[in-house]
Amino acid sequence: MHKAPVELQRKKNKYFFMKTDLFEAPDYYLLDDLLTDEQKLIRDSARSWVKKEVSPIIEEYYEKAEFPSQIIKGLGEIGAFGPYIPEEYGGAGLDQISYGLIMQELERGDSGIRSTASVQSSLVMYPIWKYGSEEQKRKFLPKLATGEWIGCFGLTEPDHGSNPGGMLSNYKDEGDHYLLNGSKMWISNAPFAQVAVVWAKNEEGRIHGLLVEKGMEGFSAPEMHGKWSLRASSTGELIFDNVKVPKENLLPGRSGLGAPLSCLDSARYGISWGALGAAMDCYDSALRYSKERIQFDKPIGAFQLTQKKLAEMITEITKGQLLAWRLGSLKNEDRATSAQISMAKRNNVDIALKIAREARQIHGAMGISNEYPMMRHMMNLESVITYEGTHDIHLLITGADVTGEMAFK
Ligand code: TGC
Ligand code: FAD
Repeated sequence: MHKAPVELQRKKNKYFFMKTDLFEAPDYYLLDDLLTDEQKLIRDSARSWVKKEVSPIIEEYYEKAEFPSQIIKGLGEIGAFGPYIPEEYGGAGLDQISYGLIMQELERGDSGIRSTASVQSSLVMYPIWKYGSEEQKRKFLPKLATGEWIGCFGLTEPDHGSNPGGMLSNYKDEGDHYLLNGSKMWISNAPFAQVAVVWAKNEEGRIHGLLVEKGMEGFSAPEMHGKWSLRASSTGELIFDNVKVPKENLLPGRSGLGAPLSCLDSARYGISWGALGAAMDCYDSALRYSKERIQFDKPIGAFQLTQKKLAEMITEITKGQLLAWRLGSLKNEDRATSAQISMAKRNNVDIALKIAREARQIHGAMGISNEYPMMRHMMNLESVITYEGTHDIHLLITGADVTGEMAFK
């Protein structure tokens, strides 16, 4: 009989499964040879940290629909907050491939954990570093790098998701401050963030970024409930009711829709690696199960249809790894285009979702249990394929890039 890698624990009259994390990363094309010793060291320490700090608790927090806030300090310590932000501002000063590898390992644990790190790094620290004043960088970045402060990124509104340029959030110049009104929805980390990077229009209709801090009068961030996806991540609204934002909290370096979209480039790049982590976890579990589970007197991995599934999975993972690595190399040389990033995000999330579904099938009924990670990854990836630009929006970005014809509107 197949023995699941779990110990049953009795806790507050409920049973939770303590998983033994047996993950071994697939590397079919020997891609480790393309990594530097430093990149491998960073990847391996993130992997060990996830095995120790995330895997044993993630199912419990997923079930409770709660972000495990006790891991924030550790995320800061492994350099997951602002990996590529210069050390003088508290970041780890790493290259883009190292950033990608950290996202891969975190999402191997859970997409919600990677979400928290990619929002903090690419959607909060990145705009402050790129477009902030020196005072803003010194005030916010070191605290965000350690996790003492958590940030969130408010672009999406109830009526403006794929079309953020239509946003209604706005601010007026009131002499010694700005007066901000409007709302944002589906904002990762919002309920417990100390600072929100908020995109809103000025009186001329031009989009700017404002740093809205917890405690400012008229600002609230209620949690959104009822998610069947990304349950170990906290998602909320941002409500601005005549919030007085000090003038020094405007990001001075860039305005227009291109400013938030450039942050998305960085986060989408991280997701292209992250999704591979989820895919690798599902594949690893399916491969192990297929060797252990006996039906008709044979391991199910000996049947041709199981092998077809596994062969397709490892092929897609390998192609995705090559895409992410090449994109990381282009990013290190500052040559990656937004459209190239978009393609990698779309492709790698899409294959990860398909792999999660196929891996679940290989586990039969066990595949729907929280003893195995596939259902959790699969449900998470339904968010990942939607946020940071839906799959179809990314198809249209590639379509526009190759034809020169914009089909969005
Ligand atoms: P469009 O006219 O194409 O462009 C407006 C201006 O932006 C420039 N631009 C970019 N700049 C930098 N990076 C990019 N990727 C850029 N894409 C466009 C463009 O050149 C133009 O500049 P300028 O100077 O000429 O004004 O804009 P559009 O209104 O037609 O929209 C284009 C579209 C649909 C591709 C874009 O709006 C889009 O990407 N929509 C998807 C929205 C989205 O991704 N939202 C994500 C919200 S944040 C999130 O989901 C976080 S989840 C995090 C987590 O938990 O992990
Ligand atoms: P819509 O834009 O209403 O799209 C609905 C459908 O219509 C989609 O299938 C879409 O592809 C399609 N569609 C739309 N326009 C077109 C078109 N022109 N052509 C063809 N098809 C089209 N946002 C933030 O700002 N910050 C965050 O931190 C954040 N975190 C999130 C966390 C979670 C868990 C989730 C689920 C979302 C989060 N988002 C966040 C919001 C996310 O970015 C949006 O959900 C996403 O951009 C899509 O917007 P929408 O949900 O309004 O869908």
